[in-house]
Amino acid sequence: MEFITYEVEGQIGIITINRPKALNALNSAVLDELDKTLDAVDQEAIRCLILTGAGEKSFVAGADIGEMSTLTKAEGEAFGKKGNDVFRKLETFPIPVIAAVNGFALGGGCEISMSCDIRICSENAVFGQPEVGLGITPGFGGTQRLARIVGTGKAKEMIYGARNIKAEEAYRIGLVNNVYPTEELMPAAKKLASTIARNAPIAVRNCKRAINEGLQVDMDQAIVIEEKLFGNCFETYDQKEGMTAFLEKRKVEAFLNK
Ligand code: DAK
Repeated sequence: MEFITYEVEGQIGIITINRPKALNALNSAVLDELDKTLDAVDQEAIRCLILTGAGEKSFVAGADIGEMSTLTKAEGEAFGKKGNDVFRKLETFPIPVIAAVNGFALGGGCEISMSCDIRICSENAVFGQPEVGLGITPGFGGTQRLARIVGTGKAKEMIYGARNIKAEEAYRIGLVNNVYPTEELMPAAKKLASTIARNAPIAVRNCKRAINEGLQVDMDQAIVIEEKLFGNCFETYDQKEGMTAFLEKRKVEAFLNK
Protein backbone atom coordinates (compact mmCIF):
# COMPACT_ATOMS: atom_id res chain seq x y z
CA MET A 1 0.00 0.00 0.00
CA GLU A 2 1.36 3.40 -0.95
CA PHE A 3 -1.23 5.72 0.59
CA ILE A 4 -2.92 3.79 3.39
CA THR A 5 -1.39 2.42 6.55
CA TYR A 6 -3.25 -0.08 8.69
CA GLU A 7 -2.19 -0.84 12.25
CA VAL A 8 -3.78 -3.12 14.79
CA GLU A 9 -3.63 -2.33 18.50
CA GLY A 10 -5.37 -5.09 20.41
CA GLN A 11 -8.96 -5.11 19.20
CA ILE A 12 -8.71 -1.72 17.48
CA GLY A 13 -7.77 -1.19 13.83
CA ILE A 14 -6.32 2.18 12.83
CA ILE A 15 -6.56 3.21 9.17
CA THR A 16 -4.45 6.24 8.22
CA ILE A 17 -4.78 8.02 4.89
CA ASN A 18 -1.18 8.85 4.19
CA ARG A 19 -0.67 11.29 1.35
CA PRO A 20 0.50 14.36 3.26
CA LYS A 21 2.02 16.15 0.23
CA ALA A 22 -1.52 16.62 -1.10
CA LEU A 23 -3.04 17.05 2.39
CA ASN A 24 -4.32 13.46 2.10
CA ALA A 25 -6.58 14.30 -0.86
CA LEU A 26 -8.48 11.32 -2.24
CA ASN A 27 -7.33 10.17 -5.65
CA SER A 28 -8.30 6.87 -7.31
CA ALA A 29 -5.32 5.06 -5.81
CA VAL A 30 -6.23 6.15 -2.26
CA LEU A 31 -9.83 5.04 -2.78
CA ASP A 32 -8.70 1.66 -4.19
CA GLU A 33 -6.33 1.09 -1.29
CA LEU A 34 -8.94 2.09 1.26
CA ASP A 35 -11.34 -0.38 -0.32
CA LYS A 36 -8.76 -3.18 -0.14
CA THR A 37 -7.86 -2.27 3.44
CA LEU A 38 -11.49 -2.55 4.55
CA ASP A 39 -11.79 -5.92 2.79
CA ALA A 40 -8.75 -7.16 4.72
CA VAL A 41 -9.95 -6.13 8.21
CA ASP A 42 -10.24 -9.19 10.44
CA GLN A 43 -13.89 -8.92 11.43
CA GLU A 44 -13.55 -11.65 14.07
CA ALA A 45 -10.78 -9.96 16.02
CA ILE A 46 -11.33 -6.23 15.44
CA ARG A 47 -14.06 -4.52 17.46
CA CYS A 48 -13.67 -0.88 16.40
CA LEU A 49 -11.90 1.02 13.61
CA ILE A 50 -10.39 4.51 13.68
CA LEU A 51 -9.97 6.47 10.45
CA THR A 52 -7.54 9.38 10.47
CA GLY A 53 -5.16 11.34 8.23
CA ALA A 54 -1.36 11.48 8.35
CA GLY A 55 0.22 14.62 9.81
CA GLU A 56 -1.26 17.35 11.95
CA LYS A 57 -2.58 19.66 9.25
CA SER A 58 -5.15 17.67 7.37
CA PHE A 59 -7.54 14.79 7.76
CA VAL A 60 -8.54 14.77 4.08
CA ALA A 61 -8.56 17.97 1.96
CA GLY A 62 -11.15 16.54 -0.42
CA ALA A 63 -11.18 14.61 -3.63
CA ASP A 64 -8.03 15.19 -5.68
CA ILE A 65 -8.77 18.31 -7.70
CA GLY A 66 -5.77 17.74 -10.00
CA GLU A 67 -6.99 14.27 -10.96
CA MET A 68 -10.61 15.42 -11.31
CA SER A 69 -9.83 18.47 -13.42
CA THR A 70 -9.13 16.44 -16.57
CA LEU A 71 -11.83 13.81 -16.25
CA THR A 72 -14.28 13.19 -19.05
CA LYS A 73 -17.96 12.75 -18.16
CA ALA A 74 -17.58 8.96 -18.22
CA GLU A 75 -14.42 9.06 -16.14
CA GLY A 76 -16.08 11.48 -13.69
CA GLU A 77 -18.95 9.05 -13.30
CA ALA A 78 -16.54 6.14 -12.71
CA PHE A 79 -14.58 8.19 -10.14
CA GLY A 80 -17.83 9.14 -8.40
CA LYS A 81 -18.94 5.51 -8.28
CA LYS A 82 -15.59 4.40 -6.88
CA GLY A 83 -15.82 6.99 -4.11
CA ASN A 84 -19.45 6.33 -3.34
CA ASP A 85 -18.89 2.57 -3.17
CA VAL A 86 -16.02 2.95 -0.68
CA PHE A 87 -17.89 5.52 1.42
CA ARG A 88 -20.94 3.26 1.53
CA LYS A 89 -18.74 0.31 2.47
CA LEU A 90 -17.45 2.36 5.42
CA GLU A 91 -20.95 3.46 6.40
CA THR A 92 -22.35 -0.08 6.33
CA PHE A 93 -19.17 -1.72 7.62
CA PRO A 94 -20.22 -4.19 10.32
CA ILE A 95 -17.69 -2.77 12.79
CA PRO A 96 -18.11 0.79 14.16
CA VAL A 97 -15.77 3.38 12.64
CA ILE A 98 -14.60 6.52 14.47
CA ALA A 99 -13.31 9.40 12.34
CA ALA A 100 -10.47 11.16 14.19
CA VAL A 101 -10.43 14.40 12.19
CA ASN A 102 -7.00 15.98 12.56
CA GLY A 103 -7.25 19.17 10.50
CA PHE A 104 -8.90 19.94 7.15
CA ALA A 105 -11.98 17.87 6.34
CA LEU A 106 -13.14 19.54 3.16
CA GLY A 107 -15.34 18.24 0.34
CA GLY A 108 -14.73 14.50 0.12
CA GLY A 109 -12.89 14.80 3.45
CA CYS A 110 -15.98 16.07 5.25
CA GLU A 111 -18.00 13.46 3.35
CA ILE A 112 -15.80 10.52 4.32
CA SER A 113 -15.93 11.60 7.97
CA MET A 114 -19.73 11.60 7.72
CA SER A 115 -19.66 8.02 6.43
CA CYS A 116 -18.14 7.05 9.77
CA ASP A 117 -20.28 6.32 12.83
CA ILE A 118 -18.77 8.95 15.14
CA ARG A 119 -16.62 12.02 14.49
CA ILE A 120 -14.22 13.60 16.95
CA CYS A 121 -11.72 16.27 15.96
CA SER A 122 -8.69 18.33 16.90
CA GLU A 123 -8.94 22.05 17.72
CA ASN A 124 -7.47 22.95 14.31
CA ALA A 125 -10.07 20.96 12.36
CA VAL A 126 -11.96 22.73 9.56
CA PHE A 127 -15.05 21.21 7.97
CA GLY A 128 -16.73 22.30 4.78
CA GLN A 129 -18.26 21.43 1.44
CA PRO A 130 -16.58 23.91 -0.93
CA GLU A 131 -17.75 22.17 -4.12
CA VAL A 132 -20.07 24.90 -5.44
CA GLY A 133 -17.01 27.16 -5.60
CA LEU A 134 -15.47 24.59 -7.95
CA GLY A 135 -18.56 24.39 -10.14
CA ILE A 136 -19.80 21.03 -8.86
CA THR A 137 -22.12 19.69 -6.20
CA PRO A 138 -20.91 17.58 -3.28
CA GLY A 139 -20.73 14.16 -4.93
CA PHE A 140 -19.77 11.70 -2.22
CA GLY A 141 -22.99 11.99 -0.23
CA GLY A 142 -22.43 15.48 1.21
CA THR A 143 -25.87 16.84 0.37
CA GLN A 144 -27.48 13.79 1.95
CA ARG A 145 -25.38 13.03 5.01
CA LEU A 146 -24.69 16.61 6.14
CA ALA A 147 -28.41 17.44 6.08
CA ARG A 148 -29.18 14.31 8.08
CA ILE A 149 -26.52 15.04 10.70
CA VAL A 150 -26.83 18.82 11.24
CA GLY A 151 -30.29 19.52 9.77
CA THR A 152 -31.26 21.05 6.45
CA GLY A 153 -30.88 24.73 7.38
CA LYS A 154 -27.26 24.44 8.55
CA ALA A 155 -26.38 22.04 5.74
CA LYS A 156 -27.80 24.38 3.10
CA GLU A 157 -26.01 27.38 4.61
CA MET A 158 -22.69 25.53 4.54
CA ILE A 159 -23.17 23.96 1.09
CA TYR A 160 -24.73 26.91 -0.82
CA GLY A 161 -22.22 29.33 0.69
CA ALA A 162 -19.22 26.96 0.43
CA ARG A 163 -18.69 28.08 4.03
CA ASN A 164 -16.04 26.29 6.05
CA ILE A 165 -16.56 25.93 9.78
CA LYS A 166 -14.06 25.50 12.58
CA ALA A 167 -14.00 22.77 15.21
CA GLU A 168 -16.00 24.69 17.82
CA GLU A 169 -18.87 25.37 15.41
CA ALA A 170 -18.76 21.76 14.19
CA TYR A 171 -19.18 20.74 17.83
CA ARG A 172 -21.99 23.24 18.42
CA ILE A 173 -24.04 21.99 15.45
CA GLY A 174 -23.49 18.32 16.26
CA LEU A 175 -21.17 17.46 13.39
CA VAL A 176 -18.55 16.21 15.86
CA ASN A 177 -19.02 14.65 19.27
CA ASN A 178 -15.98 16.26 20.87
CA VAL A 179 -13.00 18.54 20.22
CA TYR A 180 -9.50 17.86 21.60
CA PRO A 181 -6.09 19.52 21.55
CA THR A 182 -4.19 17.96 18.62
CA GLU A 183 -1.96 15.77 20.76
CA GLU A 184 -4.95 14.40 22.65
CA LEU A 185 -7.01 13.44 19.59
CA MET A 186 -5.63 9.94 18.93
CA PRO A 187 -5.51 8.97 22.62
CA ALA A 188 -9.14 10.09 22.88
CA ALA A 189 -10.08 8.13 19.74
CA LYS A 190 -8.39 5.03 21.12
CA LYS A 191 -10.09 5.45 24.49
CA LEU A 192 -13.49 5.73 22.81
CA ALA A 193 -12.69 2.74 20.57
CA SER A 194 -11.64 0.70 23.64
CA THR A 195 -14.89 1.54 25.40
CA ILE A 196 -16.82 0.28 22.37
CA ALA A 197 -14.54 -2.76 22.03
CA ARG A 198 -15.28 -3.85 25.61
CA ASN A 199 -18.96 -4.37 24.85
CA ALA A 200 -20.58 -7.36 23.16
CA PRO A 201 -19.59 -7.12 19.49
CA ILE A 202 -22.67 -8.78 18.02
CA ALA A 203 -24.88 -6.40 20.00
CA VAL A 204 -22.79 -3.34 19.02
CA ARG A 205 -22.89 -4.33 15.34
CA ASN A 206 -26.63 -4.94 15.50
CA CYS A 207 -27.07 -1.48 17.07
CA LYS A 208 -25.17 0.05 14.15
CA ARG A 209 -27.43 -1.72 11.67
CA ALA A 210 -30.59 -0.86 13.61
CA ILE A 211 -29.73 2.86 13.76
CA ASN A 212 -28.55 3.15 10.16
CA GLU A 213 -31.27 1.04 8.57
CA GLY A 214 -34.02 2.35 10.86
CA LEU A 215 -33.29 5.94 9.86
CA GLN A 216 -34.08 5.13 6.21
CA VAL A 217 -37.66 3.96 6.84
CA ASP A 218 -40.76 5.03 8.78
CA MET A 219 -41.12 4.26 12.50
CA ASP A 220 -43.36 1.20 12.01
CA GLN A 221 -40.76 -0.44 9.79
CA ALA A 222 -37.90 0.84 11.95
CA ILE A 223 -39.30 -0.88 15.01
CA VAL A 224 -39.47 -4.16 13.08
CA ILE A 225 -35.81 -3.77 12.11
CA GLU A 226 -34.98 -3.22 15.77
CA GLU A 227 -37.02 -6.25 16.89
CA LYS A 228 -35.23 -8.54 14.49
CA LEU A 229 -31.78 -7.33 15.46
CA PHE A 230 -32.72 -7.54 19.16
CA GLY A 231 -33.86 -11.13 18.66
CA ASN A 232 -30.70 -11.90 16.75
CA CYS A 233 -28.62 -11.32 19.90
CA PHE A 234 -30.31 -14.16 21.77
CA GLU A 235 -28.78 -17.61 22.07
CA THR A 236 -25.36 -16.06 21.51
CA TYR A 237 -22.58 -16.83 23.96
CA ASP A 238 -22.19 -13.10 24.64
CA GLN A 239 -25.88 -12.59 25.50
CA LYS A 240 -25.77 -15.52 27.91
CA GLU A 241 -22.51 -14.35 29.49
CA GLY A 242 -23.70 -10.71 29.78
CA MET A 243 -26.96 -11.65 31.50
CA THR A 244 -25.48 -14.45 33.63
CA ALA A 245 -22.75 -12.10 34.87
CA PHE A 246 -25.40 -9.59 35.94
CA LEU A 247 -27.47 -12.23 37.73
CA GLU A 248 -24.39 -13.67 39.46
CA LYS A 249 -23.32 -10.14 40.47
CA ARG A 250 -19.92 -10.47 38.79
CA LYS A 251 -18.12 -8.78 35.91
CA VAL A 252 -18.35 -10.20 32.41
CA GLU A 253 -15.36 -12.49 31.90
CA ALA A 254 -15.07 -11.76 28.21
CA PHE A 255 -17.30 -11.16 25.23
CA LEU A 256 -16.20 -13.58 22.53
CA ASN A 257 -18.07 -12.29 19.47
CA LYS A 258 -20.08 -15.48 19.23
N1 DAK B 1 -6.70 17.98 -4.28
C1 DAK B 1 -5.43 17.94 -4.73
N2 DAK B 1 -4.41 18.56 -4.11
C2 DAK B 1 -4.69 19.24 -2.99
C3 DAK B 1 -6.00 19.33 -2.48
C4 DAK B 1 -7.07 18.65 -3.18
N3 DAK B 1 -8.32 18.62 -2.75
N4 DAK B 1 -5.98 20.09 -1.36
C5 DAK B 1 -4.69 20.46 -1.19
N5 DAK B 1 -3.91 19.94 -2.16
C6 DAK B 1 -2.47 20.11 -2.35
C7 DAK B 1 -2.14 21.51 -2.86
O1 DAK B 1 -2.31 21.57 -4.27
C8 DAK B 1 -0.70 21.65 -2.44
O2 DAK B 1 0.11 20.91 -3.35
P1 DAK B 1 1.51 21.55 -3.86
O3 DAK B 1 1.14 22.84 -4.50
O4 DAK B 1 2.33 21.71 -2.62
O5 DAK B 1 2.02 20.49 -4.80
C9 DAK B 1 -0.66 20.90 -1.10
O6 DAK B 1 -1.81 20.04 -1.10
C10 DAK B 1 -0.75 21.83 0.08
O7 DAK B 1 -1.90 22.65 -0.11
P2 DAK B 1 -1.85 24.25 0.03
O8 DAK B 1 -0.53 24.78 -0.36
O9 DAK B 1 -3.06 24.77 -0.69
O10 DAK B 1 -2.03 24.42 1.60
P3 DAK B 1 -2.70 25.63 2.38
O11 DAK B 1 -2.42 25.41 3.81
O12 DAK B 1 -2.34 26.93 1.78
O13 DAK B 1 -4.27 25.44 2.14
C11 DAK B 1 -6.35 24.18 2.01
C12 DAK B 1 -4.92 24.30 2.65
C13 DAK B 1 -6.93 22.84 2.46
C14 DAK B 1 -7.23 25.32 2.53
C15 DAK B 1 -6.22 24.27 0.47
O14 DAK B 1 -5.23 23.32 0.07
C16 DAK B 1 -7.49 23.96 -0.23
O15 DAK B 1 -8.39 24.79 -0.31
N6 DAK B 1 -7.59 22.72 -0.80
C17 DAK B 1 -8.71 22.34 -1.58
C18 DAK B 1 -9.88 22.05 -0.68
C19 DAK B 1 -11.09 21.71 -1.48
O16 DAK B 1 -11.64 22.50 -2.25
N7 DAK B 1 -11.55 20.46 -1.30
C20 DAK B 1 -12.71 19.98 -1.95
C21 DAK B 1 -12.30 19.31 -3.19
S1 DAK B 1 -13.73 18.93 -4.19
C22 DAK B 1 -17.68 13.37 -7.24
C23 DAK B 1 -17.73 13.05 -5.94
C24 DAK B 1 -17.06 13.79 -5.02
C25 DAK B 1 -16.30 14.85 -5.37
C26 DAK B 1 -16.24 15.16 -6.68
C27 DAK B 1 -16.90 14.42 -7.63
N8 DAK B 1 -18.42 12.62 -8.20
C28 DAK B 1 -19.58 11.84 -7.75
C29 DAK B 1 -18.06 12.62 -9.56
C30 DAK B 1 -15.61 15.60 -4.36
C31 DAK B 1 -15.12 16.81 -4.58
C32 DAK B 1 -14.23 17.46 -3.64
O17 DAK B 1 -13.85 16.95 -2.61
